[in-house]
Amino acid sequence: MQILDELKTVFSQQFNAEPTNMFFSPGRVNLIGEHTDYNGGHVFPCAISLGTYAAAAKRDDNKICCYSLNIPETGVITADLSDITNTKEHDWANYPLGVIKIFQQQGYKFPYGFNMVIYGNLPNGAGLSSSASLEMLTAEILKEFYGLDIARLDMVKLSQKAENEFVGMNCGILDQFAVGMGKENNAMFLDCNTLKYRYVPLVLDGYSIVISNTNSKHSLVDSEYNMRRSQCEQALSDIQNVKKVNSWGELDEEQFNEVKNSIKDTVCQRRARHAVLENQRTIKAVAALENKDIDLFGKLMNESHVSLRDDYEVTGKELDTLAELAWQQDGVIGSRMTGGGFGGCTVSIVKNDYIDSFKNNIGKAYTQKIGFAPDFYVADIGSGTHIIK
Ligand code: GAF
Repeated sequence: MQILDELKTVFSQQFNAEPTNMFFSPGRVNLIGEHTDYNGGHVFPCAISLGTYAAAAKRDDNKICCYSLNIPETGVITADLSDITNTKEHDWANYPLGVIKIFQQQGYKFPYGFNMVIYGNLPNGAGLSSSASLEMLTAEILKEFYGLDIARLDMVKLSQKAENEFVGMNCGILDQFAVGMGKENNAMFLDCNTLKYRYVPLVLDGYSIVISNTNSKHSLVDSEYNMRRSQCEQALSDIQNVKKVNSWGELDEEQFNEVKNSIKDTVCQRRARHAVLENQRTIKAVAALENKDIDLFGKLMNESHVSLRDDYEVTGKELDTLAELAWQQDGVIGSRMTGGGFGGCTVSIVKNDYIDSFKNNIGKAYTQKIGFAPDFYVADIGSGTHIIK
């Protein structure tokens, strides 16, 4: 494979040695269940075949040395295992370093360091979880190089902890879970409250999952994200005097309507309504898929987008344009934003015979309205983070 050869060559150039192991960690696309993970609801993501590759080898000393083919201008970024801190100089390497630090805090001992060269083919900043991909990649390297006896779900939780505590992004578990636990041709139905999950085969006879990238980058995404999270927490604390619940995922629509007037702020009320209804939609959507009712699945996807647009307000002009254009196309079953929102991607289910017209029509209309072109990827549902044998 060309990427692996390239990684091996660059590894030798940078470190004067051959890599001993190659690793892969996917990105993810969430089919439905957005901003429900940290609200104790359900999500329904799958891992995709685009992701992050690494060539790596142990070192004799205490150093972690990281090089990225995507960002060669940062050169080799080096840190000492005895003193891992989040600094500006560590740039993108704060993601792998954060995972190492969090593992250390859990008591894992790393008596020597390693070199790694990475290459990612996920579009940058597109909301397909390039950060979680890199975090789980690092967790896999740690497991392999230090012979760690650690369950995959614990690797997922520690990678999320690294993102929360080392990077400072208050994300839920969706991304690291999808990346780490992915299975070829399956989506994962996860209850983020209990962490119970099951795989659901994606038998999309005659349909494909098409990811459309707005190609728009937004600043303030992390602060807006953290704000949504605290608005939901505020709303939850407002209702405690009328109903004791631990998360919005515990309520259905009727139960929400009974307590909603206790939420003082109307914005917080809308945020909570999204959290409750999106969770209910996700449960219904998975049942629809299992009953082979793809049209209902698509309808619920569309409703999810509207709720993220109107109640949660995390879409924006580019995502709305892509979704609304998709809804007008022949052969489209459903379309919605996926991931955190603001910029990033939509996910659509499209009849195979209509994929070309989907790309052409939406590509033209979006470019005319927004001023730059979107990109399209037909998603291949791949497996989770693994060592390449
Ligand atoms: C981002 C976060 F990282 C996830 O935890 C999740 O909340 C998602 O936004 C929204 O569903 O990807």
